[in-house]
Amino acid sequence: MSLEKMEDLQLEGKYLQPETKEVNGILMTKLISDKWDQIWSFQAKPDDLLIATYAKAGTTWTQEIVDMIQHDGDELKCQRANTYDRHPFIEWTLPPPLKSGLDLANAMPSPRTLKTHLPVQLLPPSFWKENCKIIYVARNAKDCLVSYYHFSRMNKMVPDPGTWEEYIEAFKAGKVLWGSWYDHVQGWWDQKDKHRILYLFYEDMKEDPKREIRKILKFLEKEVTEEVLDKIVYHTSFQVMKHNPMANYTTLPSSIMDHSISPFMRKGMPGDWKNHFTVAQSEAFDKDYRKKMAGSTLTFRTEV
Ligand code: PPS
Repeated sequence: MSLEKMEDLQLEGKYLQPETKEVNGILMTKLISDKWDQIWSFQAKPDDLLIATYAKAGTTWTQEIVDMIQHDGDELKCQRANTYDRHPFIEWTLPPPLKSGLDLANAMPSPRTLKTHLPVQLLPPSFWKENCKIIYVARNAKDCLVSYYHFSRMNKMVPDPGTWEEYIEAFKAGKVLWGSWYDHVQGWWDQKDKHRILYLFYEDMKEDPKREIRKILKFLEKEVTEEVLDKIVYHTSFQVMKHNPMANYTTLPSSIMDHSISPFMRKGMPGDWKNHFTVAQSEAFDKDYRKKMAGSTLTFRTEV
C-alpha cells in the first residue's frame, strides 16, 4: 500500500478513529463489518498456515518466528517486506484504493501464512473444511489489556481507548474490537483438540523461546540445525525485533501509528500490568475474572 495514499485518506478523515459496528455481537470496525460477507466466504487453501490470536497476544512475534523458520533462519529474507505485507491480516479492511487483508491474501502465491484476530466462531469456515494448520497464541488478560490500551492510544486505525479506568471496564465487558478476551481464549481452547491447532502461551515463549520454537518446528514438520535455531531465537527476541523496521510498524506514517505516544514494541514482558493496575483495580479485575473463567481448564501465568 502506498503510504502517501494512506496519508491522503487520513487527511480526508476517511478511516482514522474508525466507526465500529458489530458482527454477530462482536465489535469490529465498520469497515470490517460492511465487508463481512466477503470475509466469511474467504477461500482458505489446504497449505495455508493461520496465526490466530486475540489482539496484543504476541501475533507479530509469532509471525516473525514462523517466517524465520520458513526461511531457514535467513533474517535478510525476512526483511523483504513489512509484517503486514508478508502475512495478510485476513479481516483487516481499509477503504479503497488501500489494500485490505483479503486483497493481499487473494493475490499471494501459496503456501501462504495468514493472520487473524477473529474469535473462533467467526473464522471463515473454509479454514475448517481445508483442515488448515493454525497456531493460536494466548496471553494473560491483564497484560493483554495493558498492551491493547497503549496500542489504542497510538494507533489511529482503532477506536480511542478513553481513560485507563474506562478501558478496564470496556475490556471486561468485551466492548473492544474483536470482542471478549475471555470468550476468545476459551473458544479457541475448546477447539484445539478437534482441529490441527497448536495452542501456545506468550508467557511460555518468553520463559523459554527455544522450547516454544521447537514446538512450532514440530507442528510445521520442519527441521533446522541448532545453529539456525539459535539464530531464530536471536532475531525474534524483543530487543532485536524492536529495532527491525520490517517488524516494528515504524514504516507507517506517524499520523497513523504514533510511536512517540507509545511504541508498538513497547515492553515485551509478562507482568507489566503491575505498573498499571492499582491494588483495588487488580482485585476487582480478578474477582470478575474468576466468574468469567469459572469451570475452565485454561490457566494463565501473570508473571514469569
Ligand atoms: S497486534 O497488533 O495485535 O498484532 O499486536 P501483537 O503483535 O499481538 O502484540 C504486541 C505485543 O507483543 C509484544 N512483542 C513481543 N514480546 C516479546 N518478544 C517479542 N519478540 C515481541 N514482539 C512483540 C509487543 O511489545 C506488544 O506487547 P507490549 O506488552 O505492549 O510490549
